[in-house]
Amino acid sequence: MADHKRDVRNPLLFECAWEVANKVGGIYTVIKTKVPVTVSEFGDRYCLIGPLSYKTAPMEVEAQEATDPALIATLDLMRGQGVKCLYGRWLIEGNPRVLLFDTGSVYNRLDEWKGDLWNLAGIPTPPNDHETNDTVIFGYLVAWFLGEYVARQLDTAVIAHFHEWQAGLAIPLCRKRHIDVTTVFTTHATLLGRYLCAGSVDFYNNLQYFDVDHEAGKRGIYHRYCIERSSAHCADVFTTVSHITAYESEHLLKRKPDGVLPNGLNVVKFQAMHEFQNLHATSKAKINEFVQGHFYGHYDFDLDDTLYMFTAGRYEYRNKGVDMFIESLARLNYRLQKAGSKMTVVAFIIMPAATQSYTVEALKGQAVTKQLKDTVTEIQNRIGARLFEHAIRSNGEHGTLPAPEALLSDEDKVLLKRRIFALKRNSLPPVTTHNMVDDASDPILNQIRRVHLFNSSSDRVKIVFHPDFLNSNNPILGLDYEEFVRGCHMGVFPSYYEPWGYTPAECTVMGIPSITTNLSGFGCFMQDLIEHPEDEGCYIVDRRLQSVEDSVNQLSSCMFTFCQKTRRQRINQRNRVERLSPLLDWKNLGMEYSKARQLALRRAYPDAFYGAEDEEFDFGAGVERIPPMSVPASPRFRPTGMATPGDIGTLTEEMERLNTSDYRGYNFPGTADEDEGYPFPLVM
Ligand code: G6P
Ligand code: 1S3
Repeated sequence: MADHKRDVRNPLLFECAWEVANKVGGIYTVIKTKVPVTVSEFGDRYCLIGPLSYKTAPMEVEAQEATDPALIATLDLMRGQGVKCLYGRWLIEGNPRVLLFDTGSVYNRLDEWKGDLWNLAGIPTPPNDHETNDTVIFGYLVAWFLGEYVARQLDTAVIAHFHEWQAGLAIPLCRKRHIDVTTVFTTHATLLGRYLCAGSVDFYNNLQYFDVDHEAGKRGIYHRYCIERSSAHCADVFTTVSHITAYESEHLLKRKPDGVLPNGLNVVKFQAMHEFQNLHATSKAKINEFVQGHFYGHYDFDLDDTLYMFTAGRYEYRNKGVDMFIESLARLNYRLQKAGSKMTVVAFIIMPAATQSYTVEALKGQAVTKQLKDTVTEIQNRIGARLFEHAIRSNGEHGTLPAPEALLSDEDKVLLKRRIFALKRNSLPPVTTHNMVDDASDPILNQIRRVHLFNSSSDRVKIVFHPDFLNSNNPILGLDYEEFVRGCHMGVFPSYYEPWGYTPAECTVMGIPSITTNLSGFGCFMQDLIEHPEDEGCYIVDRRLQSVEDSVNQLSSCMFTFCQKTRRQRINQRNRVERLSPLLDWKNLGMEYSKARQLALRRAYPDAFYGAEDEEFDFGAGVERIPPMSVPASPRFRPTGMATPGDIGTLTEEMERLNTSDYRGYNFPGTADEDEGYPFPLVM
């Protein structure tokens, strides 16, 4: 590092991700929801860096002139060489500074930079992988920017925090060029992990044995893997989002993470408990309307005895556990039928896939029920007018009431009959709301076909596959995602590969019970902190230590038991779930990010901290457990002292001394028990 002394007490922070002001998946949620706590720590010393998407940036970012002289000079220089970028404020809570680079503006330098990458790091890049091309351009732009910036701004230490491989390439470049910044790399999954799990390998039992280069090569992702691995190795501090992904990273990326930074949410607490319960009721009413329309003609169930369950996420059939969800629904259907239950479960699958349009049937369902509703309203008005007319003409004498038949005119009867006949239907309610591009080989549809869940009247479990994002402007299921979740009774996410899993976390903060697995980062996090998570409405299916058959049965039992709860019990459970939300609040979990940055500063500038014991950063500090409220509703926490896994000493200055057995919640192969035999049955 450079000779001059940079101030490490008030560092600058650049946080860099492909999803800054550019929504693709979960990393957007991480960055966006974390902004308020980061801004409250760094103020204008914080700036996000991302790619400039002309589709979204105009809506998300307000352009501004830079005021920092080093930044002005750097941007002038880069713009002078053809780089297009947008600097301004990201229009989200916290209003952070943001710098977006247009990768397209410097594509003419792609070959030059690819050649440099090969010479510098031996990383090959094939010509037609557009995602990698973008990654190379973006990485070179960010490294260029940081290099120019710290050459002009010599007083303050600069932390550069990068998320995921698409933003990570600047890390090896900074290291090779000796740019005076300290770097943190956070991975939200590993490339190989995602690919291997989506296939049919027994991933967790073989993690330590994979020949990583060979596996990456076989899948055509060797170059991407090299970028990811070099980002992890060159960073001053390497972190990931959960212990299970830390374990995976150690074996697949060959560097043990320095710590775990669990994903939080920006939790908005309502003044009164009943507010979120009311939201459930109003959102559920909207889902009810959709259900009435969708199941018209076969709508033979009582909405008061209907539960809405759902799964949602990116379409990764096996990784997100949709295979297990559908199989368990079939078993639930059988059990409800056998038990003579009057409960109906409508199970929604919200996973975007390639579609052509809405199906005519789905549109027709909403149209005919809307017509019926409009007609009933018109007739209601006319009946009201007749009643009023009759009452006012009676001059206060005798108090006579009109004959009920007289209230409904013949025209009204005809109109009503026409609407009722329009509800007749010769086919079963559609399983999917859209025409799929690949209907015949779609894995979700094929599994539904296999288990015969065709929405027939006798089925107690009905399925609605909505292969698109939700939006309140949609003509079918016109709700935003948050509203939809609030209106449901339970989220079901039986993932096989899930580094964190925002979907069940979002359910939790909205007070909706959820089911996840002990292969998801979130599931392990909750299991680690709470003694009986299932008592709090946070169900965790074991996909680790039992067979697939047993996991499926556990999942269907869990749903079956939920179906037997009374309304009062469901309301209580929602209250209990919602009370867990402080555990997931960035106000608490943001602390882990602070620790990672501190560690990075200490590693890059050890002299600056030497002898400064009075100002020691408290790596042991963590989140207070949420205070017990009324008895007996308080969740019981495990007696681990601090409330987040990151607090359990994963992030320390002496990581070198720790070993694989530090990971929480797992009996990983390679831990002390290994000698006693292979710890897992082969489950897949
Ligand atoms: C909320 C509302 C109640 C409503 C209940 C329905 O708690 O405040 O008024 O009765 O939701 O619960 P359910 O689980 O049947 O949807
Ligand atoms: C990843 O997104 P995914 O759905 O591909 O990052 C998310 C944010 O950290 C995480 O919640 C998820 O488990 C990962 O898989």
